[in-house]
Amino acid sequence: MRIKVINPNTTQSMTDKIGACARAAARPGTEVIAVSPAMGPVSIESHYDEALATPGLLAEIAAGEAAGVDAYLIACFGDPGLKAARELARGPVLGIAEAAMHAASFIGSRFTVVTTLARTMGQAHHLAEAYGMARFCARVRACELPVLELEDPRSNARARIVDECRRALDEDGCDVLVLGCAGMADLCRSLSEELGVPVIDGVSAGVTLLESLVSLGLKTSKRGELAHPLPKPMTGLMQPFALGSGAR
Ligand code: 5HY
Repeated sequence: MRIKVINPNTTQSMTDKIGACARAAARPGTEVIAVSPAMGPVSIESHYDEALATPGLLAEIAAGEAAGVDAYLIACFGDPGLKAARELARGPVLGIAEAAMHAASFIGSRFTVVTTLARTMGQAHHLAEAYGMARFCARVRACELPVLELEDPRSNARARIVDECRRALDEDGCDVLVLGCAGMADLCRSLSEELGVPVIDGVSAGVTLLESLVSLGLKTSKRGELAHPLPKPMTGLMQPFALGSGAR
């Protein structure tokens, strides 16, 4: 099976890291295609960034459909464009926040999300609510860490994440930790060993959950809300996003 992992920001080093983590989690025989869109923000840290990352993300889904990809992972903790991507795709589409939160609910009673900037905490709460995971979510915490500091080996990003994780374990009554950024995926295993509790990154959880869905022969339902978008003309910069009139 072919799984396309889309990092909606345009920082190639983070995409390479996400791709390596996804391949490490994938079964033998699963081909992981890790990409960044040709357009969009270098990092996603606001609703504005999410909105402007979404067209590029959807262009990658459309390209995947033309190439016969089996499933897609949106590798950004805000799960930007998830519903629109599901409308476009035949195969299953997951977001890393959705995947990580569900995985956490399978193996613990309460999880804390440790994310980057405080201003993104609202979106994490919103997603926990939307996914029915709010009752498992003890708290959402932020390290006040710009996303791209995760790409800077000189930054003390890991130490700041460890400190926030320790505060969560001391104060939140949680028994599982969820990493709130795709750029933290490479830290997951060593953090879990150091902290002695399950730590979940949505990239690994997402790939393995998608493999299960594809193996079950499950595809995105095209009845009702997630049916293929209706073809219509688009204007200006959006013209290339106009969908053909032919049924798929
Ligand atoms: C992410 N931003 O996973 C989110 C994390 C965040 O560029 N990749 C990003 O802060 O919401």
